Amino acid sequence: MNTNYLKQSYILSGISTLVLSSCQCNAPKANDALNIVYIMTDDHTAQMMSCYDSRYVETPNLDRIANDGVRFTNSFVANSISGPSRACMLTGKHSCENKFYDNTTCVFNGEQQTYPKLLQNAGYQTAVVGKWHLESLPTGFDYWEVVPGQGDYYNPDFITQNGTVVQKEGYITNIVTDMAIDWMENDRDKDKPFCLLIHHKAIHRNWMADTCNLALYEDKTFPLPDNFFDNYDGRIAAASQEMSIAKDMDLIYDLKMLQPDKNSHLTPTYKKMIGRMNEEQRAAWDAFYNPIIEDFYSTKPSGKELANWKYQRYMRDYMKTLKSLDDNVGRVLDYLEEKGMLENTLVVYTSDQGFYMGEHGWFDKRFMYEESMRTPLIMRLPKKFDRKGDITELVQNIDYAPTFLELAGVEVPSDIHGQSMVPLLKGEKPKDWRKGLYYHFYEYPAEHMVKRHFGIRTHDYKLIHFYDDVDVWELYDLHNDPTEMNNVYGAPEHEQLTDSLKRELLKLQRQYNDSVHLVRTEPKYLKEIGL
Ligand code: SGN
Ligand code: CA
Repeated sequence: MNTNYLKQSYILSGISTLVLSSCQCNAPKANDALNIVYIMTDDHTAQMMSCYDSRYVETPNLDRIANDGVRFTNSFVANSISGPSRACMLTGKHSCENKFYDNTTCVFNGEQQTYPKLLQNAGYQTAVVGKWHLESLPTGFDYWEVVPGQGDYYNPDFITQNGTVVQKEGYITNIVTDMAIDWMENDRDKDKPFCLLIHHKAIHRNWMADTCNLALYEDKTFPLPDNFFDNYDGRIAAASQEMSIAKDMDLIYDLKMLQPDKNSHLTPTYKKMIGRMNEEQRAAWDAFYNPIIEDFYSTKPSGKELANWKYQRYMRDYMKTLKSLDDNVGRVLDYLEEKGMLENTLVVYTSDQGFYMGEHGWFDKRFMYEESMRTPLIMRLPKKFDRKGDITELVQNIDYAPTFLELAGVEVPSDIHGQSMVPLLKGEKPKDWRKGLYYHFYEYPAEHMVKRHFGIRTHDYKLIHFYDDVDVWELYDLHNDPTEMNNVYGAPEHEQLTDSLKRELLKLQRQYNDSVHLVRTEPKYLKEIGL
């Protein structure tokens, strides 16, 4: 047993602090210590969780977590895209510091400090299963088995710890959950506390549901979001993206309308995906989609009618894929309950970022606008944490690492950017809690063509700077304009507000050492801080 953690002050169920001697016989038994089960999905947005938004879909198992625990109503990411978001979570640091800026050019430096490593050094058993997406292999885990890249929904491959790649039969959300439960039940050292990361591939594009859920939600029709036909007035970067449901969503790859004489650049990828299915899976797939394909090509909707048709299919496929996720989260909760582990386990549910469900006419993420900068965050708290209901403070995915470390009684290194959320979980209202969040997105030029930008979000306002091949600012009044349709940057009545937001932004850039991107277009701010 690693005895490092015996030297740490150990928080028993997060409230009473027990200082342990370095004698091994005083080591906390796994039963007393706090476990962490961290469930992270991909592209699951708060609009599609009934504990956040009741308009679209029921997610009873996710709601169990929120109802029994806490729901963060102002939870955000630092960089709304998979790899970077994961790197922020693991390190507790912004992209400028962990150096994983984008999905396309970066390889995560696994030598750097991460919270699983710190937990492991303190005697925790650590494990990760599912999507990893950091290019280098996981470090700091006693057990890991991850999918290459984005992974596959059907009969997926897994990279194993001994370096081999194995294909597993079945649907990925079930398989990842099986692996997680199997590790908790059979493989871990039950004398140690553990931290298990269950990283789902679902509900990533192209939203391929399990065959048993294909028939669901077909009777549902959804109203288009009010800004579905947004004309992006006053928002140059929003106008030049390539993530529009009407224009960019692929009929074959995204919406499964495969026909022998129809082709798109993504048809080969889609054929590869369905080519992985076994006979039974493929038969169920075809039995479901073939009549829809037939109807679609005989009806041939076009213009706004086609956009609406695509939106309805997108919503339904997303929901069917989500169904497996909700069921499988239920399996994990049931397992923990059956084993009497809920009392000493923190269960966290989040996503690597939010997603657009037709708002502004979009799918995908990347932008600092609300739907994608937000990410769901709900937690079921261990015994003695009586906090229930909503937590409204501004939190960000860089806060997870310090939170888990503090809960485990491990000292939080001072170079971590995030703030421990433990005081919030105890029901405190810290006066010095942050008033503004920093955001920075770098992946451009790239798929979906969202320009590079950084900015600050406070409770009431958002200031964004798009840079690189453009140089534009946007300002939103989030109370009066929650869907961010009206860029008020430059309006004389907002001059003072803009000035103070720029100062705050500059402070954050200095605090996080994102010095290359200081608001250097305006020397007056730099002069004030002596630069
Ligand atoms: C893939 C998708 C994109 C998506 C990125 C990043 N294209 O490249 O639509 O934005 O992943 O997503 S696909 O044709 O391969 O489906 S992320 O969540 O992993 O960052
Ligand atoms: Ca994602």
